[in-house]
Amino acid sequence: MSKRFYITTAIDYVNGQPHLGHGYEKVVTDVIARTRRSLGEDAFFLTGLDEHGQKVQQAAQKENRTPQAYCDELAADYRAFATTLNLTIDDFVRTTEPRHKAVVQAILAKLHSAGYFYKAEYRGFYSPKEETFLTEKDRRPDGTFDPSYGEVVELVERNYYFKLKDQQQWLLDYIEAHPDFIQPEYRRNEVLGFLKNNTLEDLCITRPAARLKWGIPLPFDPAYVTWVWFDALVNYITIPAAHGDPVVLEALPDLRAKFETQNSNLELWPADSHVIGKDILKFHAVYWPIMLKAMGLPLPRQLLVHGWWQKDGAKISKSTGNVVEPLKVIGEWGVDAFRYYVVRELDIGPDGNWTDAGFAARYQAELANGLGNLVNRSLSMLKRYRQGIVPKRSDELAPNAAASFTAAVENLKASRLQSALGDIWTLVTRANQYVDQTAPFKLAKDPAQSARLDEVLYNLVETCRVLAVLLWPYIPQTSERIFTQLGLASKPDHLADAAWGRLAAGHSIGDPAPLFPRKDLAAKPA
Ligand code: ME8
Repeated sequence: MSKRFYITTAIDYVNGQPHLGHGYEKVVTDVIARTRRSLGEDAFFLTGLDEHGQKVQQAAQKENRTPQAYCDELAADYRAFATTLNLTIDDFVRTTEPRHKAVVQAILAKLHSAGYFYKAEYRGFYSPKEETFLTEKDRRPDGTFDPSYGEVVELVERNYYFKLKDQQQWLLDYIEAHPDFIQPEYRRNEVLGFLKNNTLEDLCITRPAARLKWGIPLPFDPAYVTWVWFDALVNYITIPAAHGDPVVLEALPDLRAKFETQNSNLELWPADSHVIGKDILKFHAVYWPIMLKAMGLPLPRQLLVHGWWQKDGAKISKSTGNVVEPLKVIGEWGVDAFRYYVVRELDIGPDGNWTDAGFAARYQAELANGLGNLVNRSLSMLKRYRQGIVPKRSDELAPNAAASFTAAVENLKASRLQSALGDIWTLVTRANQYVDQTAPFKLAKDPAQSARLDEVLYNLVETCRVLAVLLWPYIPQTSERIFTQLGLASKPDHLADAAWGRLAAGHSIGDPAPLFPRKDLAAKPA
């Protein structure tokens, strides 16, 4: 067996329903996972839920539920969300599962006996909302703390700390030596700047169980639970361990008896890509590598850091009601319209802005009038003028298809999803222009132009087939519908099939049907 392309999303806090940011991150990750599979690689896609910690305990309390009952109910919603988004996930991790607890405790035990932790008293400020200790450095010039920390309290408590003092230099050297480790470049520079200008403080990795019960107990001191971030980051290792990954089990041999199997050990670690939002970069670029090195495990190959969505130019916020509800949008416009819009609108890196009018405009112009119209009129004309029988091969648009394919694959391999979509759309636009230039409806009226009409029709339906293959990672349901309408029994899930000329003369297509029904432009997504 060989190593799989292993890609993960952040695991979402279970303190509310899935929102646009969650949906965006998962779609981006799914497009990359599907691309890898379509390129012929084995990929493994992990997502899941971050269920411990104060935020979740408080959210449960508010509803008078036990944290576990609260999490179980929401976990069902998040799993359903993954299905609705048409994600090709291979596992779904919940940090309250026994398999995850076992891995967290094995890691804590290993690092504890290796002398990475010490116990000390902390006196100072604490933000319960962010579960973070604050120092004088965190004060603003007027002496207050940023409102994002919520109410800040003074605290005296004993906890376990992870020594970070000796870890700073190697991490800095590693990031300098591996330019692809943190993408995009400006996020990498942010981390380098932080490491160059600050001395890492030792990391508090516990909370007293007397104050916070909802966490994983320390295996060597049950009076404490594990800090939620130490717990959460480990999820990326839990799943390889649970699938018998030899690299992980070698580093954590105590888990062998629990997870090693005779013949189904997957090779996953190191992860090829952790897809995360910009706000959790420090946890992934500083603490996670240090934890991994201490465990004796290689670092992930890449952190792919996306920006944040706003709505109508303002922060998305439940309390102000400025939200986008992905499930409502999908219910009204279809899952592929949602998948398409988020990737087309927002490149991986900068922040983005959702507007209902922008969504409706892209739907109408690009999906309904662009792709949908091309496929519908191409197939309808083949039905009408040639009884749906594919004429002999013609290569007029072959160079356009090849150019889009080459450019898109290069961008896809580098996870430049927005650019690759642009490359594919060049072909959509070219083919629509080709219909206007060749005017097949006029050719059809002149029997002397019959051979020319055959050529035009071949170029159009073959372009539709190529587009279905190229677009499958993004809008899989639509691609599969195009294949069905073309009368093809196979799936459009192999990028190699985007090579020109696979549609055979004499093949009989199925029935065309609109892919993206036109909507009244005044209609808005919910
Ligand atoms: O941070 N736009 O969970 P989370 C884009 N449990 N992305 C957004 C966003 C927005 N408006 N809001 C949130 C956590 N995200 C931790 C992660 S990983 C070991 C633990 C992104 O539910 C956010 O950046 O607050 C993060 O990547 C993901 O959604 C989950 O956020």
